[in-house]
This record gives sequence, C-alpha cells and structure tokens, in this order.
Amino acid sequence: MSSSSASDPLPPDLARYGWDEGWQTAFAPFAAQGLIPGRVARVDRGLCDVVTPLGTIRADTALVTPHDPVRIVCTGDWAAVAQGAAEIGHQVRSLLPRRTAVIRSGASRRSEGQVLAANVDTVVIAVSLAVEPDLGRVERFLALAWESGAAPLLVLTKADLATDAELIREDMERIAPRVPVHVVSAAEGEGLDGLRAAIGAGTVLVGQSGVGKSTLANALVGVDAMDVRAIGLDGKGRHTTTTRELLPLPGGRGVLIDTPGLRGVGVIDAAVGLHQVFADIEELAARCRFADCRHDGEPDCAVQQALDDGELSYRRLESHRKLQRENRRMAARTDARVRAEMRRVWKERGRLARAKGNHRE
Ligand SMILES: Nc1nc2c(ncn2[C@@H]2O[C@H](COP(=O)(O)OP(=O)(O)O)[C@@H](O)[C@H]2O)c(=O)[nH]1
Ligand SMILES: [Mg+2]
Ligand SMILES: [Zn+2]
Repeated sequence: MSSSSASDPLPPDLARYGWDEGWQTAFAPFAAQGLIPGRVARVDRGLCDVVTPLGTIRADTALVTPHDPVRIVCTGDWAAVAQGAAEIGHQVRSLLPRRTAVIRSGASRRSEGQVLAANVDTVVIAVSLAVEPDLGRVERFLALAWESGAAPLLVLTKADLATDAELIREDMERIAPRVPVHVVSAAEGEGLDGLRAAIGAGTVLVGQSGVGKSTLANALVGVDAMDVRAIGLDGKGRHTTTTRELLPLPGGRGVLIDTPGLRGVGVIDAAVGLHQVFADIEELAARCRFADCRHDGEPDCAVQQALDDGELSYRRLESHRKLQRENRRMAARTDARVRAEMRRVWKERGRLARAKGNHRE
C-alpha cells in the first residue's frame, strides 16, 4: 500500500519540521536498517501520526511503549518508522534521544510523569489577561519549562479583554526575571509579529485550559496551515482524519505544538527548574547567617530582611516552599526509570550544548 496519500497537503520536507544534521547523524543506524525518519505530530492510543518524507502516516506505537510513561512516544518526538506491508501496518521502531522534554506530573497523584512535548526550544506559557492571574500557577509552569531544557517565554493573551495589562505584565516580570513577556490578542492580531520573531524553531504552547492557546496557534500558523488535517491511511488502510498538535509555521520558521487544556500541572523532578524560577530567593538564602536557615525567625536572615523591606512577597516565598515540598514528594515517588531518563536527557543536552559551543544561561 502507499504510505502517503494524495490528499496529504504536506510536502515531505522534513527540514520544515526541524530535521537537521544532528538528527541525521542520530538516525544513521536506523537508515541502515531501512527505516524512515519522521516527526510525531500527534499521539492517540496505540497509534500516532508521523510526518515522514513520504507524507503523514499513521503508525503503531506498540513497540515503543515502555512501562515508564516518560519514555512513551509524544508529540515532537523523532521516530524511526518501519513501513508496513498491508497486513502489518507502519510501526514506530525507535525514538531518537530527545533534546528536550516538557514533563509534568501525572494527572493523578501517582508518581508517573507525562511528557507534553519533545524536542522544543521554546516553551510558551500562555496566561490570560481576561482574569486575575494565579501567580503560583505561572511559577509552576515556569519550573516545568526551565526543567525541560527549553527556554520559557510568557505570553499574556486576550489583551483585548484586559483592563490592567500593564500591571499584570509587571507582576510577570517580577516573578520571572530574564523571561521575555509578550502581550497579544489573537482576536485583534496584536503582538503576533513580535511573538513570531521571539519563538524558537520548535515551540510548545502550554497553559491552563481556556487561556487561548489553540486560538493563538491558529493565528500564528495561519488559516491555511491550520486547516491542515492529518488525512491519511492508518496501519490497516483505513482513512483517518485527526487534528494535528504539531503544526508547521509559515515560511519554514519551524513548528508549533499546541497542547490540550491542562486543569492543573504538577512539577516532577524539577529541582533544576525550581532553582531557576526562584533564583532570587535562593540568592537571598545564600546570604542568611545559617546555611540551613528556614527563614523563620532566625537571626541575620536575608530572606526575612527582604520580606521586611518589601523586596520579596510572602506569596512568592510560600509558593517556593510549596513547590519545593511538592517536588521533594514527587521526586521521592518517582521511580528509577524516570530519573534515568532525565539523566539521559541532561547528558544528551550537555553533549549538544558542548557540540554547539554555546550554553544557555
Ligand atoms: N476576546 C478574546 N477571546 C479569545 C482570544 N483568544 C482566545 N479567545 C477565546 O477564549 C476561548 C478559549 O480559547 P482556546 O483557544 O480554545 O483556549 P485553549 O483552551 O487554551 O486552547 C475561546 O472562546 C476563544 O474564542 C483573544 O485574543 N481575545
Ligand atoms: Mg486548546
Ligand atoms: Zn533565612
């Protein structure tokens, strides 16, 4: 059977999807086995849509479904696919090592993490200007973003509905120093050019449900591309139509991954991310007299001093404590496989950073 479909509107140019020399090198052993490369555009139960040089195909993921949920195929993964004979269907045989992975703790209170997106450079955290923002939640998303290895960017949506956009922007800049903040209105087209210029070649949109992620994705990608649907044949030759989560940006500017609405997001093994988000508090704590100061009435406490001076808010200190507690709890529950995966991601990331000769600060 044909693996691409005449109705598939996507050109088979993987460079548009982020394919580069590094991926090419990582893929070489699989090419030698006759497998084809592809980027995962969407995952369903047991099947995924993969953009390949032959077009978008549906492939079975049974062979890459380990017990560890963090290692399960997700949108943005690069896959080595075996083209199926009619009976067997296409199969994802292996995933290339991820450069970055956006992981949240599972929806339930179990230890498992869930990968929201793989191989992105920018994590866009969408926050609605139409309602009072929950700063603690933003800090949570920031921790997850920093932890992923990609760079966070805050986007304040629905500017057309905002009454105090500037105040909220100031709040964001206070809780997220060094993180770019963009104000946009997808409804009115405001701020979109600036945002387009600021995001990386691989970008994922995260944020609470209803804040306007999908609308923004539409606006950034453009109507034409958003109309793109993964029309193809599944492994058993049936026609399928699904909406992609991974969309090519116009002009070959990379890809955008939209994530489904999240009711909540937990941090998992995010010590590094928390370190980044609360660098100000950690710097203060380093100046306390006691190394193990709990900032709770101890003498010469720099954190208490900052609270008294109004430089640090109680809300933020409490948020830090809360996320640290949560992180410790989750880390303790996280099984060794998840930790091994994170170590591997970090190792790979370090190797790539060294190869590129640049380090993100
Ligand atoms: N006024 C206004 N409404 C918006 C804007 N962006 C999204 N919305 C609305 O907000 C609601 C949720 O948007 P959606 O994109 O589905 O949010 P998601 O859950 O984050 O993907 C929808 O009713 C949108 O029409 C905007 O810029 N301005
Ligand atoms: Mg949505
Ligand atoms: Zn202290």
